[in-house]
Amino acid sequence: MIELRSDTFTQPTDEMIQAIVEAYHQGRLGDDVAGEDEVVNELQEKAARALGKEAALLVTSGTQGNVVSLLSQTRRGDEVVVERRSHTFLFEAGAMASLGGLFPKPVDGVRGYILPETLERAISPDNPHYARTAMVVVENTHNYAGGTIIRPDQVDALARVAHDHGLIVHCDGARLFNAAVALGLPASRLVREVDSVQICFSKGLSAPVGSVVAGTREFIHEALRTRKKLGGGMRQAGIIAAPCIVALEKMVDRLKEDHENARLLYSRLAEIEGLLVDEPETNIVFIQLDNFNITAPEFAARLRERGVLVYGEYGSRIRFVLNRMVSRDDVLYTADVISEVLSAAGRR
Ligand code: TLP
Repeated sequence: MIELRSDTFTQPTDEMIQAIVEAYHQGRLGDDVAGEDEVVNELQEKAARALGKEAALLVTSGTQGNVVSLLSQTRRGDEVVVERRSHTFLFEAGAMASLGGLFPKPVDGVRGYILPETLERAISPDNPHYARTAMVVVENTHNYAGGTIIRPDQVDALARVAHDHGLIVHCDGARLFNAAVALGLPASRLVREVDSVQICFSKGLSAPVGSVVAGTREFIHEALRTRKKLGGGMRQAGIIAAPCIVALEKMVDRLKEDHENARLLYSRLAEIEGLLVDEPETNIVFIQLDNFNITAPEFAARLRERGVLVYGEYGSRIRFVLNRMVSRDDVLYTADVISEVLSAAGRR
């Protein structure tokens, strides 16, 4: 099967599994709640350095990283400005509200980017009628806008407005390295002006589990307590951290291949008359089926019969996420299958 549902489906590499076994044999695993897992400590130091932050903390998932970051830097009843199609707003089971007592204030972005003037308008006046606007979240790359890149000058401009108004800036960098590689910049440059950042090792970077949050030592001190409250304090967590170190050191550069494959898929799909295809900036390609006589669930079912997996439950849009398990030949085959399925369905 050709797996295009998400880059979260990537399997670990042999080197990652080796790294777990070696960590165990070298006696480097320990109780991480006591701070004694050497592999976790190594990962946290390396991730903090890669992100240009004072400290980092291993968390179980991207969602936990975002929730830990939000809850550690706000008070109950605070308002958080989020892009309308962001993961923190749509896909975290309402955690910021249910667990943090936070009030999400969704605003429209442009290709996922919250314009500084949009943020400025969204900040509530310091008046007892309003919740205190405490934070803004930047998602980079922005998943639902199509893996779009928020450039460093854009992040900086947004952060400037946020900081001028006393807001904290959090970056949901689940796919931050995709943006960094595409721009040819170190990831640290993309988060220079943000207060906290969450990155995932379990997406295109292919680790089986794990994310980190990074920021100041003070933030990480608070994040440790929040992670504990969420049940995220883990014991011999080096078995999670070891593959994450391989992901950080060995898997970043190859994301370029996923980006090339995304462009190849785009160029083939753009040839299909009537099909609306978003031009990819990284590893995500979205199409819209509006002009064809087929629903998204039917489309996903037809593709599955031919060995191609996509999610079919997001309205008339279909997302293809290029990843290490998908080769150039798989992309060419997928484009042919899509062309045939759409031609059989016919135009609306
Ligand atoms: N996204 C998943 C789904 O939940 C949509 C995917 O397949 O893309 N931030 C962003 C921008 C994400 O895309 C995701 C995962 C997360 C955070 C959450 O990461 P996990 O799944 O590790 O909790």
